[in-house]
Amino acid sequence: MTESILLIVKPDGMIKGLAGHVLRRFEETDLKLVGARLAKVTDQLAATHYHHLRDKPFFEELIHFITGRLYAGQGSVLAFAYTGEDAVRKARAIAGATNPEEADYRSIRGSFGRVTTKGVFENVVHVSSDAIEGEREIKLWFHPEEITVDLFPAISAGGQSAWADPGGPKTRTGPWPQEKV
Ligand code: IDP
Ligand code: MG
Repeated sequence: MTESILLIVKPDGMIKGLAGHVLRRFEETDLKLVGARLAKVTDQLAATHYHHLRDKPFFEELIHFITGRLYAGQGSVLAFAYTGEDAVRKARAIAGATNPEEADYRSIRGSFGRVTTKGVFENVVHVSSDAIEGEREIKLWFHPEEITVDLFPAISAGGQSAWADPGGPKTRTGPWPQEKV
C-alpha cells in the first residue's frame, strides 16, 4: 500500500551533524522525497505535532527538546515528506525503536541516540507512526505548494492554497496553528 510519512531530523540530530547521514539512509530506499523544509519548531507546532502525548509526564521535556530549548535555543530541525510503498514500515525500520536504548544498534536511533539523565529520549529522528499520522503530520508541517506531487486534496482560494481536510482523518484534537511556522 502506498503511504506517506513525515521524517524529522530532530535538534539533537542536527547538532550532531547527522542530517546528511539520515538523508542518505532514506535515499537508499525506494521512497520518493516530495517535500523538505528547515524549521525552528514553535511551542504551538510542537504541541500540535505531539498532541497524543500531552498527558505524559515527559511532555514538557519533549517540547523543550523538539523546540531546541534544551540546546540553549540552538537546534532547528529538517522536515521531509516521503511517499511510497510500505513507507511506514520502511522508514520506522531505518529509525529504530522509540527508546534509543532498546533500538536495533544498526538503526539511526540505536546508533546515535541516547537517553539523558533527565530521561529525555534524544532519538535523532521522528518518523510517523502510521499512515493516518503521516497524512496529519505532512499537512501540519507543509503547505500544499511545498509538496511536489498531488499527495492529498488541496483547495485554492484568493491566491492561497490549503489542504481540503487539514486535520486529516479523525486525528486532530487541538486548535489548528494559524501561523506559518
Ligand atoms: P515515535 O517517535 O517512535 O513514534 P511516540 O510514542 O510517538 O514514538 O513518541 C514521540 C516522541 O516522544 C519519541 O520519539 C520521544 O522523543 C518521546 N518519547 C516517547 N516516549 C517517551 C518516554 O517514555 N520517555 C521520554 N520520551 C519519550
Ligand atoms: Mg509517534
